[in-house]
Amino acid sequence: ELRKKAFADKQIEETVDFLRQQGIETVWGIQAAYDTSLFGLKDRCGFGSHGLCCRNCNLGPCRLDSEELPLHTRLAAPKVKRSSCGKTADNMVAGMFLQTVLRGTSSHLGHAIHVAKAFVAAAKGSENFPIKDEAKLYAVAKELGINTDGMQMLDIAKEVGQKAMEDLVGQGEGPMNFALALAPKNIDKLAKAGIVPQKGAAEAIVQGIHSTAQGMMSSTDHLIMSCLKYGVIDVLALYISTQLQDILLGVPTPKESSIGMDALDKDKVNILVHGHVPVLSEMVVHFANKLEDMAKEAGAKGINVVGTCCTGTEVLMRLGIPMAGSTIMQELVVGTGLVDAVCVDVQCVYPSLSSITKGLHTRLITTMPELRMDNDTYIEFTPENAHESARQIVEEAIKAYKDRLSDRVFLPKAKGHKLMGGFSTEVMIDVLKKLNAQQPLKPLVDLIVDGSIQGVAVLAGCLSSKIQTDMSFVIMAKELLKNNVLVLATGCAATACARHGLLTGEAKKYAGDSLRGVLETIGKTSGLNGSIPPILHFGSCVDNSRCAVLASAIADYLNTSIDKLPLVASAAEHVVEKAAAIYMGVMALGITTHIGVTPKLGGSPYVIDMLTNKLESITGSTLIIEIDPVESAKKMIHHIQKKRRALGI
Ligand code: BF8
Repeated sequence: ELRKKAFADKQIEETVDFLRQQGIETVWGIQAAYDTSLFGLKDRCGFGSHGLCCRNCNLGPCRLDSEELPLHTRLAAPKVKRSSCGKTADNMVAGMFLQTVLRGTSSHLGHAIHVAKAFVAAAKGSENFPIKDEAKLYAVAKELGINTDGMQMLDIAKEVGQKAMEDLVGQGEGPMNFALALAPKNIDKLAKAGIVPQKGAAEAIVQGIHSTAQGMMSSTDHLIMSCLKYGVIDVLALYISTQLQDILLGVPTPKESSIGMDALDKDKVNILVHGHVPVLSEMVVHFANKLEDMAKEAGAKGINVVGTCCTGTEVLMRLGIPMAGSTIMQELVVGTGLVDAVCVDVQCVYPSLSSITKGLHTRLITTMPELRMDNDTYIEFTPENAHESARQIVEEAIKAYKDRLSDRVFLPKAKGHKLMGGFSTEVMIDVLKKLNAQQPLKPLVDLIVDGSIQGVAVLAGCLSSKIQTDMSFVIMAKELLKNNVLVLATGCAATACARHGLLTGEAKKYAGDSLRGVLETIGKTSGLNGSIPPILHFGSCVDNSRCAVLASAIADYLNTSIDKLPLVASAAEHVVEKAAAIYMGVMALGITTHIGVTPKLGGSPYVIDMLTNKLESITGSTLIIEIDPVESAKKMIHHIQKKRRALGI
């Protein structure tokens, strides 16, 4: 039953079976255990699932009775509808949701700060971080209003770095510099709602966490508005990260690569880069190339770096490094026994890697102080010691290779998939310039106006073991494409589509006639041999900002705001707090967003009504909550059609 429910990917199915024989349960097995609890009653704790459990202070934990709870949960409910301190269900659901959003926003802020520190070092001329993309530096400086006439490259970088630092950790007043650069036309709207992100986002996070402490903010409306406010800060943190990463490492360009566990090579030292911050993973790739001879001396045929998670996506987009799997497959990839070192930076790293690596030769290398794990080898990565630590990581992997247990290795028989990644707004504009050098967005907008492209959908966010993993995105993508909706994908959503063969030119067969024609024309124009994939891989989760940049550019071209565009997003299988922060931010920018797997909001019909209905009068967008993928696609298409009608097209 577990298999039928969970696995649409053969590699996952085979490897879960193997690991179970080894006595290792993975995220799917644990999920199944939660699904069949006492007396066959399914589901996790009903209070928690509905957002009706609060353990913030020591009067609690408190759980509230509600008509929204399943009957078996209600039987165990205390007969009160308020917490000890007096929170109503609406207050509690909204407050718990704000905590989720805040953790998400602080994650992306943490990422941005790591990158900004490396950037500041680069601007000082650090040998560790030479600036690779001068054109992007000039473009970002221009957007930030920096007059670059007669300035040296590093001086421009210093100013850009300073503006980023002001936004992230500064104490200055006024809107964040990068907010004005990203969505100038939408600032008025955000200002009216009182949610323009101000410089010094780190201090805002402190205020936010403070507001969720016992005896602090309890107004349901204000709690939800705070979610929007921190969502916008989150999107700005993504945007800052992407812009600085592009300057440091280069804007990605389309390239072919692959995804699948067969990216691991039995004859080589395998290093798995895992996490989110690409300044580390790029450097690991660099030293892996340098230390090939050392690996050969250890008896291997060389060094093979593969990725998972968003940092895997980053090195795929820029260097073509293959991915061994999606984030949800991390236990499986490490459990093969073929990974000599798993090198993690921050976020989405399952604690179970500690126990899995304990029984293997695999080194679990942590690199940042905010993510330490049981049984880890800690090699701290800082802008100052970047070269030494990346070298040490690779050397550690080579040492580990010698200890590999050759009779405890496994690779599934099923093969992985080819994919094309590396799309971005810059790439799209470059291609469109070949069609109209003066107004590159015109050909794209014309295709939307004449209906060849009905609208644009962004598939984003995590994959879940609570449902049949991958399939929300795969089914939705096929429905959207059939209806001539151009699909962009990021993060784990993109990796799911890739593992089901949708990120190749051949997958154009899923597109409706008019969209297929567009894909073929763009393929030809961009000099590719055939069609571009029907789903454009726009990068990691922080690269969701690339989609926002594209939306903002189209809105600017049409002299309108983002919420008027036939544009929709989905985080159907959202798992991590960051996903909630992103979808609240994206909604605040005016993009209606769909989520599938039930969020912990069900205990408050009032909060759900705010998000799915009332918010429209403030942001021009709403949240769509729908678990069935076909229905979800229909609702997304319905939204696109509504926006088309409003535009008179
Ligand atoms: O930031 S989609 S599981 S990998 S949170 Fe994590 Fe979710 Fe994957 Fe990257 Ni995004």
